Amino acid sequence: MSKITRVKARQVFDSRGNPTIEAEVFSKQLSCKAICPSGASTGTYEAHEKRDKKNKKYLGRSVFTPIKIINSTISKKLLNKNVHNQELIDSILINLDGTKNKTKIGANAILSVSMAVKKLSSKIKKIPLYKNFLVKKNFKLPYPMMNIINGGAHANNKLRIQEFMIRPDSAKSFTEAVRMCFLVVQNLKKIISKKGMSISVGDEGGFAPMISSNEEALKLIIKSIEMAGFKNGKQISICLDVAANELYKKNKYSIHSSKYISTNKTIQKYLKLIKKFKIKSIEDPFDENDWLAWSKFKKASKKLQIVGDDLYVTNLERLKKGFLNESSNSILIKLNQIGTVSETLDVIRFANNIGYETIISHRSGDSEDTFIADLAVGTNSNQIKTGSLSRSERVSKYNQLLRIEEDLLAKAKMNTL
Ligand code: 2PG
Ligand code: MG
Repeated sequence: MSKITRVKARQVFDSRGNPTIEAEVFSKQLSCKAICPSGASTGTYEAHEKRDKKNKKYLGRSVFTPIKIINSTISKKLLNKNVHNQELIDSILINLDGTKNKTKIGANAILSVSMAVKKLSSKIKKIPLYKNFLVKKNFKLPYPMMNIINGGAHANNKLRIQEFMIRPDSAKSFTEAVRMCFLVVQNLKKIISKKGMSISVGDEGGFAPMISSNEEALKLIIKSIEMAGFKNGKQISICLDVAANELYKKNKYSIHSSKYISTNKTIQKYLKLIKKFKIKSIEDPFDENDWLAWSKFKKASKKLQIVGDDLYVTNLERLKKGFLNESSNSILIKLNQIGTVSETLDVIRFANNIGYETIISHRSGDSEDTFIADLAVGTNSNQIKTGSLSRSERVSKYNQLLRIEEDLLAKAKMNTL
């Protein structure tokens, strides 16, 4: 009953319309599918995403090579393996690849299988997916960090910062958290529209108006928070993902304007921005290799949540280095940065031990797969980043969290921030 009988993969498409892998894992009577997401502002140290670079039929983006590996080698290797033994299965996949960055088979092939195995294990056990991770009782719902204005690599406007997010800190339930964000998004839409700007959205569902100044975006958000009846910094907080890798050249940064300035000046500008707009969280404020800038910033900013994404790439070794360097106090968790469910859980465990917040995240190229919603609850991660309340690949994760909250009934509690 719990033995794997077959693994099959197919090419499907992600939210940017690019090819990606869907893997399906079978036991004798049941099967489960999982779809691999894909990033745009990727870190250099992420696990490898394998594509058919030479196949011009899909502009070099198709995934038939890794699919072939799943349907032949992986399917054979996993035959008769116990679907509940996730660690063993993941280690077979890791060894089969044998490279540090999963360049041989591709992290997209490995991860789609790894996630489908986890789902099948839950289905066979007849438990919801969120009950099949680290936490066994006292499940808590995460606070959404909802990306409501898109810039950087996720939009074709001139905004330098990639993600302008809101977090409903005072929400007492997930339902309430989503309602608060809904009100802000709707008001923001009205404000942008009244200004005669486009209300079209970027890759993660946030609005992508043709503005270029970070401060202008922040002012629009504050106005929409107030129009929704909330106070910025009280009921709702503003959080940013700078994705600074994209704004770094020769030890200088162009985060606050198109001019490149030194790290020290950049830090001073950050501190002003944080104070002026009561910003509570900043992700990737500096380049992935600029360890010194991270530790300087950490010392200079008090109480701020500093999130490492491209810096850590959900990689245990890099997280350890960051911990010793005192780079941040939180880590963004993306399954496809590392490539297996087990390695992701190892990183979360370590982050818990060193007192770092864990924030489960989507990718800018995502799909209808809602695995990360369950992962957030099943690891008691206190935040989730999964785009705006728009575009089905983003909303699907919020909807799944609403279902989980309903499933937990009176036991459902929000996590602590
Ligand atoms: C990020 C992510 C998700 P991408 O930088 O945090 O928002 O973007 O998937 O493009 O790396
Ligand atoms: Mg990021």
